[in-house]
Amino acid sequence: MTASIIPPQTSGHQIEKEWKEGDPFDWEQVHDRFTWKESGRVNMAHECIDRHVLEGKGDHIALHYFADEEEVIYTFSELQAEINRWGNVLKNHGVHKGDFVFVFLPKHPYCHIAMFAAIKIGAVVGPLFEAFMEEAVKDRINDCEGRFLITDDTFLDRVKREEIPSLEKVFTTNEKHGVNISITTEAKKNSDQLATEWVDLEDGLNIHYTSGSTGKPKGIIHAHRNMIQQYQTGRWVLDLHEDDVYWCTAHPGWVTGTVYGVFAPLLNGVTTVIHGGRFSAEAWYEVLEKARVTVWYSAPTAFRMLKAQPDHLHHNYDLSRIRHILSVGEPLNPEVIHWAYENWNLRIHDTWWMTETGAQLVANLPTRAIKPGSMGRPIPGIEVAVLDDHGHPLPAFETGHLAIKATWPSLMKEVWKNPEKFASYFPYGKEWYLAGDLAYVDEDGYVFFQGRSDDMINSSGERIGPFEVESKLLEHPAVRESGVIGKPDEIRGEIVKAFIVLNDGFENEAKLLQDIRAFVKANLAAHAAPREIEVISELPKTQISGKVLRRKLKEKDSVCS
Ligand code: 6R9
Repeated sequence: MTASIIPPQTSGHQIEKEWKEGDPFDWEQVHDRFTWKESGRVNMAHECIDRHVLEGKGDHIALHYFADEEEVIYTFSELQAEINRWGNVLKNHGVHKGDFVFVFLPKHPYCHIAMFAAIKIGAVVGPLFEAFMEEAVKDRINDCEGRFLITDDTFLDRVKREEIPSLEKVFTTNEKHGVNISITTEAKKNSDQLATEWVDLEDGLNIHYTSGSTGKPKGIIHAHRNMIQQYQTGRWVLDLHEDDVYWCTAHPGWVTGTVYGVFAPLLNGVTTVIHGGRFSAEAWYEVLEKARVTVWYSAPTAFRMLKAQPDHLHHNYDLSRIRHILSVGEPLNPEVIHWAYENWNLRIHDTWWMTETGAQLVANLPTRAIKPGSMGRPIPGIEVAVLDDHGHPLPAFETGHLAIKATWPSLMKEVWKNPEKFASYFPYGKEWYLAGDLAYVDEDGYVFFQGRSDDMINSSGERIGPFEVESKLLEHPAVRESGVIGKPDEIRGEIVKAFIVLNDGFENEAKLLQDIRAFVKANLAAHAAPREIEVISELPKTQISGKVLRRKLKEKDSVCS
């Protein structure tokens, strides 16, 4: 825990005018915003694209794409026309309402266009992460017997067609000759008019596979009703105003890239920046400057990498347009928040949610004080509790299972062909959804993440959350990154073991490791100080979202010792 609190910085936030702390809030209030309230006709593509054109905002910039030397802009009208052409191609090739259409494309406007073309004709879109290798692609498409795939020529060697028997048609965005359908070529021959397939709020919209820490990936299916919460969190948590330029750094293959990189900003009619290519501190700062980004959503792993750059690299760029920064995916270390506050003069607003929850549930709103180390408080319309192992609520400051009062608009519709898995999120009955995360809540209702249930360390009867130790380690000047696990120990049950990556200029020496251990002991707690510290060159992370893979650290540890 940390005593320092960062007060709200600026004013003029959307939520400030529309809701006061303590006011009642019902998601029903948001329904008025959508045309289906009267018409009964709904489709996410209509709300994200067509309605803005109908409302006279067709010339507003929808997408602004940057990659190396290339820069491409689509207005809402241009985007609509292209989506319609692509949608016609899909229809001509037999895609119908309810079919799965997988999209395996790099970060590029084509990825947005492919997703909306499928959605507009009522299909369920399955975005695949751009760096997936053939196994990952195959497992996902096979699991729901997908018949359609839109991809890029350069990705085709990772699509093993002979091992995906259900796959009937492969559309590519740049193929000139070959067995596949060139969707870009065919689109040019098709009309830019396309009737929307109206669906029900409960109809399937998208599928994302979550790998979890064990087992086969599970297909999480979301419905069109998600738009209620995705629009509202875009407005109140991301604080999107119509003239904002917004950049979410995630690829749509991760749920963050779909919900907050594609749907939420466009539901709010805001210009979305897309950056092709991989992370590099220079390239990212350049995008922020050149695109004049005002609202920026990224992940702790990226913020930590920016913090680790030598010589205050950010001084070389004009970041003055940015007014709101958010983070998701992993615990946001207090050290990173303080660094950003000192160096960028901006708060980083942590947000918490999951693939299964479909939108943010706990967040640091722009109007609330931030307690670094906490991911914030439940957003309006959401109630959380911390439960013990029998499903009973625990008092403040006691760590237990983080639970959400069911239900909320963007909760998953189903786990594909796995009702038992769906039921497993509700072990104590329908009232509480269990996240599988451990947390405690303080006297003001701020939620402090402690770890995944399966990552918790038990050393001599003390429960230790790996995140607190990792954050403390990061405060030491020598430590760039850290991952902490429980290592089996005959006497103590488990001991705390830390893997660290050193900052440039520090040597892996016994004296330094002792010093780091003493630092945690003096500043956190004796029982939390790692008994073992191992220096490694890189932490294992999830491919899609960059979460530290503690499971891999455990495996590594049992192999080495
Ligand atoms: C959106 C997303 C979900 C899991 C979740 C938790 C971790 C997400 C976090 C966070 C600490 C935060 N997580 N946000 N942990 N602080 N702000 O990440 O979805 O990929 O399904 O992961 O990620 O453990 O349960 P997903």
